[in-house]
Amino acid sequence: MEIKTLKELDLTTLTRKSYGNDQLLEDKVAEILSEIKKEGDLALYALTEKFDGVDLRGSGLRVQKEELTRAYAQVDEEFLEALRLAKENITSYHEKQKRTSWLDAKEDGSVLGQLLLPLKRVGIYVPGGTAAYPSSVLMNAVPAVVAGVEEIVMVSPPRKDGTLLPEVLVAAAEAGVTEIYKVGGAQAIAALAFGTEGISPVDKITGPGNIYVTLAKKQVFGTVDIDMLAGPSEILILADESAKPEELAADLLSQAEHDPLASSILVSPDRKLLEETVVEVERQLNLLQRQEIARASWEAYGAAILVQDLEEGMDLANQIAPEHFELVVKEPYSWLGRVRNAGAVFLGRFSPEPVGDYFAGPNHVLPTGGTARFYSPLNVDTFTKKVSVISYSEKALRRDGRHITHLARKEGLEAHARAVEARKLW
Ligand code: HSO
Ligand code: ZN
Repeated sequence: MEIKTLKELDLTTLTRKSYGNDQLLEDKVAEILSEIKKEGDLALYALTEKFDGVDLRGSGLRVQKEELTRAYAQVDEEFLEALRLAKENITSYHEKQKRTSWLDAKEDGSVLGQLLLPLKRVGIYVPGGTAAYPSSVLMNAVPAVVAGVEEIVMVSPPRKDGTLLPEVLVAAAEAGVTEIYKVGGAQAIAALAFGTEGISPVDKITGPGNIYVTLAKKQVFGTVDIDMLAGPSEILILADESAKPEELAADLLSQAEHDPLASSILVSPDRKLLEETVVEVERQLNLLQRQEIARASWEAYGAAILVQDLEEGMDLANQIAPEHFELVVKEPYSWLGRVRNAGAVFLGRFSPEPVGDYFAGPNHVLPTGGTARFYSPLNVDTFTKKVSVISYSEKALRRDGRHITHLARKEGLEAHARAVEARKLW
């Protein structure tokens, strides 16, 4: 890996701006969606057999009580302890995000306000394979529970033997998921959005998935709401000479091991630090179980970038808008106020990204691919909607009526004006 300066960089490749722009895939996904719409469960079973290699027609798609009991017997105590502590932290962090309805009484006797209401039924997607993360189950379900969502439906593709990972099932039960279905891919998103005989439709779908899942979410948006269009994971570290190469390398690889498309970028004004970290990454790569994935990611989307100073590094970080942004500098707090675009910021060397991935409390479902410019982490608001409240007094209507009728008639809407005048207040 070569150290690059800003001028030598190709940010478009580095930030994978073309992710998801593929008409062929779009068409395939559209076809799957229309199959589910037309044939419901029948198509769900057929596609599960085709893509996941398992026929669930006999046992059904829904996870039964006995499967949950079996899952609890299969997970170890230490996992359960860690999971429960993580859940507590995630819950108390998200409790702080809760907002309340408000009513504002005016002197003229009218009241204006806003109701905050939980969505009734939401779907959370949990990927399969090596990306079946119990931590993501918590990160999706807990904010929904805190928001007061009544029905939380989890979908996840079954393994070849027709089961889900026991740790994922236990995490779902612990988090407060109310229904679980063994179905994945675009077909699962379609089922959640349109409903089938066996799965009632939801109001919103959250959670990351592969490209098919992401494109399916994009296509059902409008029928239901979605959280965001998530791409592969990414980290950007801004470090100064106080940072330690072996720690930086470990942090970079913690993202790289997620996905061959993951991106890990180190930015520093210190050339020596960059060089030593690159050597360290190579050394540590060889020690990883998932080194094939991590190496592919590091080689294609990794970077060590030399900037003139931390200011220039900060500008670059804001331009890239990374999902995870580590500030491993002497005085991280003095830089916090300059952060404009990032999913989550990690300050100082004792806040390596996995602290946030698993445990601290903030959500790990974060905007990727530069979308931190306008998206927020998954949060309690994700599962909440607002309803406006208007209660005018007679006095207020008498005072304002004339302006309302004027505006209505300007828009050519006579009936609007008359609705106000019908109160005969003037
Ligand atoms: N870093 C991932 C989340 C995750 N890490 C789950 C471990 N498990 C995306 O934010
Ligand atoms: Zn992670």
